[in-house]
Amino acid sequence: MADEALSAGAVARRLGVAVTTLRTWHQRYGLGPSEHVPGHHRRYTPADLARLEIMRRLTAEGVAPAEAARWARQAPAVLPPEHLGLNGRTTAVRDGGGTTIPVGRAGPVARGVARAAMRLDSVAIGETIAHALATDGVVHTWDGLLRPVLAGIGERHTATAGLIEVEHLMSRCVSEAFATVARAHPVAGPARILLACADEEQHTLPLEALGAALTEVGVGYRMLGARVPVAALVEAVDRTGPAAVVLWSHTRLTAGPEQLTALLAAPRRPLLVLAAGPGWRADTLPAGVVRPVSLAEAVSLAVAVRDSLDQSTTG
Ligand code: B12
Repeated sequence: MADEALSAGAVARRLGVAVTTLRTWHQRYGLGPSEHVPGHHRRYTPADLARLEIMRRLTAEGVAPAEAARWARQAPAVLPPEHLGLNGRTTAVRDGGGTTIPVGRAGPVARGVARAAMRLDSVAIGETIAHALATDGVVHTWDGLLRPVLAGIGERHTATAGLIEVEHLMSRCVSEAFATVARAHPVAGPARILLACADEEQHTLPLEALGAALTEVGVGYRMLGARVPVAALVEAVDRTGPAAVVLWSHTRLTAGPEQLTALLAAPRRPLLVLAAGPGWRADTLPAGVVRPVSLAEAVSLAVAVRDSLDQSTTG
């Protein structure tokens, strides 16, 4: 049992609640960690987690906390692991009203974020993302945690035409978390990479992920963000002379190849023009444009550009 015992932070992430909520449930309702190893913080056992899962579910359904806690304390000592989300199996996350966010094969932390998103609990979402970024880094957090939840929200929206408020809140939380990474580790030296969304393109999160990942590896960049008209893009290139431009298109509607052609024809043509995102069609890309297929690949290309410039200036 000792191996499976969890810290308060780990339990909060699995349940998709804030650590402060967990503390309140402990202090007010006695739903605390029961395992005690002398000299260490108390840890939550699977039975504690089962009780807290009941508490979370009942309070989400509108049961008063004191009443929910009474039910939770009476729960059988151990529930099956799939009920607790301990085994990382494929699940859809249900919270209260019966709507679900499928998170594919992503693990319990993604399910916790999906639950928190369903409750519009931005504090819990923010805490969990910040913890994942600090422990796993940007690329892993994006691919293993955030993309599955975002894709699940998109899937549910397509099926139900609902969850727009969830999509907006989740997007804000992700943006804030990436902005915090960028602010915490400002990169000294030139901003050699220009990041922009294609004209009328509003999906900025993958570019924000790229910006945060570049910060982590110490590559400077400028971010123009959403909906950049092609004339403004070319103007920015001419004024700042970036070594690489990443132009993001998420949907076919914003993937006009003339934007890439304009970059290639700019007076200060960048060394590398990257067409990123699922909007672009490989067969319409002008010659000389590179198409990265993942965040990790885009980061590698940017690092390669930075290194080749560093070598040419020092060598
Ligand atoms: C969040 C979101 C929004 C937010 C965006 C907020 C923001 N600041 O970015 C808001 C609410 C603004 C929004 C608006 C719209 N959205 Co939207 N949105 C999404 C959602 C839920 C997540 C987007 C995201 O960040 N995905 C990131 C990952 C999850 O994308 P991915 O495709 O899996 O990534 C692949 C590659 O891109 C690559 N990759 C991933 N990350 C990176 C990073 C880099 C650097 C690289 C190189 C590659 C790479 O790896 C993946 C595997 O191949 C998606 C659902 C989805 N499945 O993506 C819908 C989705 C993209 N939206 C959609 C639509 C239709 C819209 C709207 C038109 C809705 C409307 N009627 O107004 C508008 C578009 C407005 C516009 N002109 O741009 C559709 C697009 C359908 C299509 N293919 O045409 C989707 C797919 C939802 C759906 N199922 O219908 N949206």
